[in-house]
Amino acid sequence: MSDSSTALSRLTGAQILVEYLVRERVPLAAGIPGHGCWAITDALLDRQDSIRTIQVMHEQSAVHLADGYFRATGKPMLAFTSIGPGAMNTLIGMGTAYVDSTAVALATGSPHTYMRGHGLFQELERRHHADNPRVFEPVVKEWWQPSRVDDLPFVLHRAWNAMVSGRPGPILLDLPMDVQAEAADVRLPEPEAREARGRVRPAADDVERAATTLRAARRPVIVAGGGAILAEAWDEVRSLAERLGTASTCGNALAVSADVIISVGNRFTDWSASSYRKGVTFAIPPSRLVQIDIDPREIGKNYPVEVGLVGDAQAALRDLLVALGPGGGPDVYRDTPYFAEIQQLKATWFEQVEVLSGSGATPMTMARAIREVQRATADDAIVVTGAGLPQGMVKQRWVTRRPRTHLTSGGFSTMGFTLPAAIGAQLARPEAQVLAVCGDGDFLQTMEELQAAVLAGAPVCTVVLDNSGWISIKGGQQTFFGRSAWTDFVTPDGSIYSPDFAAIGRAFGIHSEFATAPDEVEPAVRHALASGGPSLVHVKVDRDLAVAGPDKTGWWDAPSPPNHPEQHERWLAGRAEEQHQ
Ligand SMILES: Cc1ncc(C[n+]2csc(CCOP(=O)(O)OP(=O)(O)O)c2C)c(N)n1
Ligand SMILES: [Mg+2]
Repeated sequence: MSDSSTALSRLTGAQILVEYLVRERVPLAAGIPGHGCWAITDALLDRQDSIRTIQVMHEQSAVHLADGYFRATGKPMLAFTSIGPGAMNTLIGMGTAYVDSTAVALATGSPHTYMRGHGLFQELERRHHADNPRVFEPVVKEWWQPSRVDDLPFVLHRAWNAMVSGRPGPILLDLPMDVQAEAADVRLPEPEAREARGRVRPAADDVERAATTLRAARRPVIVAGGGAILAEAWDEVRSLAERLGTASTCGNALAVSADVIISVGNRFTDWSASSYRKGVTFAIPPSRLVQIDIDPREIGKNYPVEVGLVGDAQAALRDLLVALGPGGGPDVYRDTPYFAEIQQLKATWFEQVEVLSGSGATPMTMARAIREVQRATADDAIVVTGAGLPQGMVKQRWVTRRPRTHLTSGGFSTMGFTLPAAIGAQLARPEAQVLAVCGDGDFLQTMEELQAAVLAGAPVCTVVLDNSGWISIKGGQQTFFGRSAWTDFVTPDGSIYSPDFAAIGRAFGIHSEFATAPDEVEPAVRHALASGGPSLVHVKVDRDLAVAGPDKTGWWDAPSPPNHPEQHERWLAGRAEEQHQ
């Protein structure tokens, strides 16, 4: 099929955008109207049959919402803003999406082409006219600022293709107000004729070499990252694990002693690789690395590879499984000492986890609170986190049973992500339970989106884990500086402060609960979910650093200054063992 099969139609720029979204089967748009995007919101009004428009209360949330929608479905939606501050408000959302390679289409208003540079209301123009997109450059895969209406069909299919193909990422369409409003005779692009379809497969000889390496492995470990989810390669990851008898949720002990590491769409950040300190999470070399990534720039970036496979994770794993041929499986690996060792390490880990997760103390540990929240939810519930202790705690303790049910701003670790992203996930999966599990600090950054949830009728359950502070940061300060600074919430008279979060929920008109004892959490979450609408559960958790956070399992290179000699020496010692240089 080609575009020429579609009829010539007279459309405004905004209508071209909206009709193109309809062709791409985009069901949702989220944003805040302003004069910079009046033509877009007006055009959306005419296509309510195909696209539902969601009102958010802050533009950052429009992008987080679209990001949450993408993470839950693998499909992009539109975020839109006015010109100037509305557009700029999305930067953190775009940064979050870019770092985690999620696809979000953002349309922002831009000065009329014939007014550019004159100091138009809300224009940035002192260095370059209509300069907003340059601020976005480091956080978008591509940006476009078309100057003519009849340019738009071309711009749209180019931008769309960039957004969804290869390693996905957010795109920016900065649309001049006259371009939005003027009409032209255009042919709308036919998505099928313009999109890059199919999956990129690695070179056959590389696959053979990887298979040879894997066949010889005695202690293989799979490290699966976001690329495995993006490529929907969960079945293939499982098949490879079964074929090889690998450990996947293995922890540091296994990764560090692996003879072969198979990385699937994982970029070895400092966070996941213990800042590359040899022998903490990884030791590559001597472990040999087979690295699969769709983005060739990631191959060998942080560790040298034995074999690099450039390709889609699902396609690469399928090829690898074919190359490995039959064999393996439980009959073979169950009798190995390696399998016994994995079982032993897992049992030890679960015992360790039980200390905080099973604690009956009040105030309750965050670990116990997380366990109780999960007890109130179904197997396919979606949990969303943004930053801080709740993010780490859910990563460590929430039992994730299905792909795309644990959504977190892993790379940017963005406070304020949780609630709006959860609304996006809820809109993506209306029938699922969606839990926005946030710290008090995270919630306070975007709590206005309780209103978005109400307006959209999205029955997200927000769980606020209240420890009256930015306690993850306080813990880091203690570790790396030996004292804390401005991380507790304290009033001038020295008392610890928290607002009444349940009352905030009630003020937005939603079902709200309050829990202080561990056994109050599960019923509170059940009642909240049963309310059928948006809800909030305020949970008081222990702020004592000894029990506040996840169990520490790795090493993190956070520079400590010499005026804290003990911490400084520890930092230098750890740094000396880092493998990345
Ligand atoms: C937007 C943003 N600002 C600052 C940070 C740095 N930061 C990471 S976690 C955190 C505190 C999180 O507090 P809260 O949500 O209350 O969770 P807690 O760690 O207290 O449980 C801060 C300030 C961040 N990740 N994102
Ligand atoms: Mg907190």
